[in-house]
Amino acid sequence: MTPATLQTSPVTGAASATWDAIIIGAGMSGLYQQIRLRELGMKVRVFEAGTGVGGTWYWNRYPGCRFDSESYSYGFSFDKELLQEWSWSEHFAPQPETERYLNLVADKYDLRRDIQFSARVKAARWDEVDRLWTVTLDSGSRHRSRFLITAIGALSAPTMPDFPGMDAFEGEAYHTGLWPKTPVDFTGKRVAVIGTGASGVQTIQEVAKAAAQLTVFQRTPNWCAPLHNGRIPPEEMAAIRARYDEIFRRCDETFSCFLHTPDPRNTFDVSAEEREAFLEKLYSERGFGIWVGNFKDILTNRAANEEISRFVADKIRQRVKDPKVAELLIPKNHGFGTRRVPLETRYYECYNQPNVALVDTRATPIERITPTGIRTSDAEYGFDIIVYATGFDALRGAFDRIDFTGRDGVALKEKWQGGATSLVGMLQDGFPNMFMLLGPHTALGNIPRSIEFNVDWVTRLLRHLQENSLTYAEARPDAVARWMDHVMEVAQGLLSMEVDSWMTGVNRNVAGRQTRVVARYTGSAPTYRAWANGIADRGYAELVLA
Ligand code: N01
Repeated sequence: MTPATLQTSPVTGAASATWDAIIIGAGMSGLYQQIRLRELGMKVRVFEAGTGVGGTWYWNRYPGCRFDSESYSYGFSFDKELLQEWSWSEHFAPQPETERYLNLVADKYDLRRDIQFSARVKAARWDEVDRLWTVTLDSGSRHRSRFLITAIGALSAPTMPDFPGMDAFEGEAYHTGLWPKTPVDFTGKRVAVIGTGASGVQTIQEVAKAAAQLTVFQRTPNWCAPLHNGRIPPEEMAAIRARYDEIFRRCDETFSCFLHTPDPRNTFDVSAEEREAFLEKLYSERGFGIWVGNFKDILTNRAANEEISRFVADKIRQRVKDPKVAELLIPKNHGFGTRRVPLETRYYECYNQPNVALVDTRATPIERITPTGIRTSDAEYGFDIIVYATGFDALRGAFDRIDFTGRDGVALKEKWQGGATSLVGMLQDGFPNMFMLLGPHTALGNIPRSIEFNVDWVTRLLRHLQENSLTYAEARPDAVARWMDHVMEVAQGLLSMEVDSWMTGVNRNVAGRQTRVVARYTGSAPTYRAWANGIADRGYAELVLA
């Protein structure tokens, strides 16, 4: 599809411009999709709510924010020149570095000229007569395109609790996922952090270094494990550069695109001594190995899961001096790895510091935010700063915040009332020419690897349309049903399905997200890719093309 071949027809109250494709979002997926669509000769417009590129790495500027994936497994793999030019300073790079990296990509490919910043998309409506999407921004301006690509992320819709009195707090208050660009100074301040997920854990470790007093409000402890970050000296970076092909090949082969992959043995295949030694080794190694490189049955076999949970609980007991605090930090309602494991750097040791206190909000719930701090059922605390590390309306939240209307005037929210559906997470019947780069039920894991695959898949489909003079693609309902059967099937037997978390679609701060659902694809990334590639290889028989 070139601009010249794009059919436009005048519409009443015509929109300001017509594009071959509109991309919503200038994070990693939006940027890479923009590059690929330009290669197809498409006229592309990107709308981005922020004032800069980077998505997750633009919005999440909280102190201590960094990768949990090894840096060199996270960057884009498509540009070999860039791989040779760029140096990661740490095994798990901090947010400012990743933001710089994504800005470099935007500069290198001159992407900003087609990105409209401070442009939040409010609605997108399929126009059946013209076969075009009309996208409406918050400002009221309207834009039309043949194709609509959502690059809006899986964890990008921050959610706040609704404690009474929040608006009346007289100090500073921040959500980790909407962090200001100007640095927040914690030195000598009384600080509250509410929430102990991956964002909360990273924030706590950092704030504990500067605050006069840090009080952590924990509702559910998570099983955290050491990150073992470290600097990458130039000679090691040179060695990594020489291994990039091998690194990305490995990511392609593993279950969730990390460098780690499950050990082929089951937990009880080995002697107790051998098991302990293996777990010790994992606990002393970098990254997610202890979660996704562990015995292959820890997330499906209850006894195996109890064994790894016992091991990590003992570590917490060894690291936290006050046994009562240690017990509060050990999860009791879910096993290790059944929720996302936050990786940490001296997180547990923070609780040995005299300036750090832990409040269990299950025992003493937060009753209200007062003008000067927080009141729980048994105490009143004074704070200068409150940090809400309260997470996101994950997976479908970013979709629900835009009014998507598809064929026959059906709203996406209505379509997803009984639960989100999709074909390989990227297409939805009733929503022609709309492609979701990180839609529900796409493979997640080490996300840039999934992004590159999904963008390439969408690009291949668009090239197919272009080469065959087609302008319309929509998933067939029976293909969606078959994919959803597969999604449901692979989730069977996973211990994580018995636990509330964003991974099972639960967010107590959002209406309609109180019960567990199969919210994400839990099969392996290679299986996911085989399924998606099969659709393309069979000539898109699962799609209506016209
Ligand atoms: O969000 P979360 P997150 N009262 O939903 C608590 C990715 N990520 O932003 O568990 C009291 O995990 C809530 O308590 P509970 C990563 O995939 C990656 O931390 O609901 N507490 C929980 O403790 C991650 O999993 C990286 O009982 C309240 C916390 O807030 C995902 O993003 C870094 C509350 C929310 O935790 C989300 O992580 C950061 C209330 N009313 C994030 N409401 C890296 O790669 C909520 N909570 C490193």
